[in-house]
Amino acid sequence: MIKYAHVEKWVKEMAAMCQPDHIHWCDGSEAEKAELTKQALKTGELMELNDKKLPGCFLHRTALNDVARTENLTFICTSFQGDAGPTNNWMNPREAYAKAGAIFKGAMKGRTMYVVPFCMGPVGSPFSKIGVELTDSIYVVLNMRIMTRVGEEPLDALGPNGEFTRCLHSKADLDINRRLILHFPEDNTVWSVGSGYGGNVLLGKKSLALRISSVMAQREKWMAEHMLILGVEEPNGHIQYIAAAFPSACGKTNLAMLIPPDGLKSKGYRIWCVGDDIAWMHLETDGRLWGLNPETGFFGVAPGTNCKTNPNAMATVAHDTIFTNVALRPDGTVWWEGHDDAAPKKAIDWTGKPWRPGLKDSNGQPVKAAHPNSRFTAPFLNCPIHSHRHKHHRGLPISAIVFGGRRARLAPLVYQAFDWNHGVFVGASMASERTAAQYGKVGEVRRDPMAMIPFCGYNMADYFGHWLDMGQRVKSPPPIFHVNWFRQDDDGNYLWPGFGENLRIIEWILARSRGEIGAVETPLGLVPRLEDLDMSGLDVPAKAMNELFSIDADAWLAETEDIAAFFDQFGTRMPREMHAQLAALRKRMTAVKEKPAAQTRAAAKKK
Ligand code: OXD
Ligand code: MN
Repeated sequence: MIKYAHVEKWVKEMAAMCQPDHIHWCDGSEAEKAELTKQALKTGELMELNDKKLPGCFLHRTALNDVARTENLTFICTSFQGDAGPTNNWMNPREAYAKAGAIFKGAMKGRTMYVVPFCMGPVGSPFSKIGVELTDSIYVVLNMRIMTRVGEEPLDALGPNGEFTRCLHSKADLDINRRLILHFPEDNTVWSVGSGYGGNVLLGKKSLALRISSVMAQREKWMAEHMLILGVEEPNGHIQYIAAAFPSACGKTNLAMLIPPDGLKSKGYRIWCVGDDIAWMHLETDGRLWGLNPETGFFGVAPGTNCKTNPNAMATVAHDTIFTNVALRPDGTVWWEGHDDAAPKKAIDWTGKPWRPGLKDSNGQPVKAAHPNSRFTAPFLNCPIHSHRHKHHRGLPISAIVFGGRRARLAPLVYQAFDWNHGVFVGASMASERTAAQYGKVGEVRRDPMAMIPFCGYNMADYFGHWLDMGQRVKSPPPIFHVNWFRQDDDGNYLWPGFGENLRIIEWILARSRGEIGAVETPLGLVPRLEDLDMSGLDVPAKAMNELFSIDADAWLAETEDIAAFFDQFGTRMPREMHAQLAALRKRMTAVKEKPAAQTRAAAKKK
């Protein structure tokens, strides 16, 4: 392993501050993995599971107050507050380094500092980014080995003057009052202290691949997005790829690993999972947008995952997986709420306490066996439908971009934006209703443009501007769509079955991207002619289908008020085009309201 001088100098500086007893440079070898695993079992960072039933799998429990990304303690540290924008927490870099530096000081005494060189994207690809994470957590090292390409190869690829993201992490004392997740896009640096939870500490993922990379992408004219990538192969071998952004709790991992429904099986589609969380997209010489998944693993939510919702995920986590905060069964296997198996008669819950079904806490509330945000970290190659093209250095051509949200009433099952700029507006006005699994009031709408609100490393007004600019640069931009799998009737029943059946909508999206079929123009965008949706083997009553595509102009006009309030916080920095798109939506909805016939006329006009 080549220890380049500029890397070594930085490691020494950080070690002088954190004062570890030892420094270990990770080479990424199997022998190293075995040794680290042995140590983690000794310290209790990992617990052994039943090696026959779950070969190569381990269990980790976090501290009780360290179970999710802490957005309130996550900061973008830029010289000017305006560069972070109103949707990010901001701290002056000098203050941020001083504040975190005081916590890092001596934090690794008695511990080893692991130097983890890693590469997001295939090593050697012109679109990959190299980082080095310094950490005092073996759990972090072992998770990074699953989620990224770790060790000698990325370090050697760096070269003597190579630019890399400087990632520093210490668990310190896991005190929530001394926890900070700091991003310094101007210095290509991330400092995370006081947490051991994945999203806060696996710094290649949300920190490098989204927050820091979004800034680089704006500068270098590419896109770092919170999107899955999915390939749909026809029997003739032609594969089309879609990139899709959804806020948390909208089934992103399930969609990324979709299994065709019985009714469409005869069409012989094969689905390929390219990624479930992050897409880096760039312009290619063919004038199209190409995307790659910079990760090599899945860091997915366990509860609710089962053989009905996501059989591929269940196969993925059957071996060589690290489980975090799930329940432990007496036979050394794991369980979570929404697992295929019935609740075990007894288990150890995620906090390490005995658990049995029906257990209540001191307030009479049911005690969960697994934490609602309990996770699995599993290798990408474990997924039975992983794309063999995942390693392509230039990524894969993207045929469609899909935005989605969870809206019980408002948004139709699917609609297509009129053009790229309208699509950017659709992404920028994305919103989702909170579920019980999220902090906040259930049902409350959270605006989450492009599902990037927690992950955009700069002012989102500039980010929307960057999206608009990319539309100018791409000769053949992919069409943009919006989906809502979660529409409900008045009794709160879901109108659409979701899961594998969503392929019927993706089929329509891809046919539209190929320009093969028409659509119905509405004030919101282009929706399918019902006869163009293949509903073989699926019985959704006509009434429900109509409701799934109904557009309530009053509700949409109310929504435009909410969007306007959201946009207004960006002041004059917001691109004028976004306000123009909002005004155009208002005008179209008002026209429909004043002259309901207009909707019918519009509906008659096939595009
Ligand atoms: C994630 C998230 O963990 O988006 O992927 O919160
Ligand atoms: Mn995510």
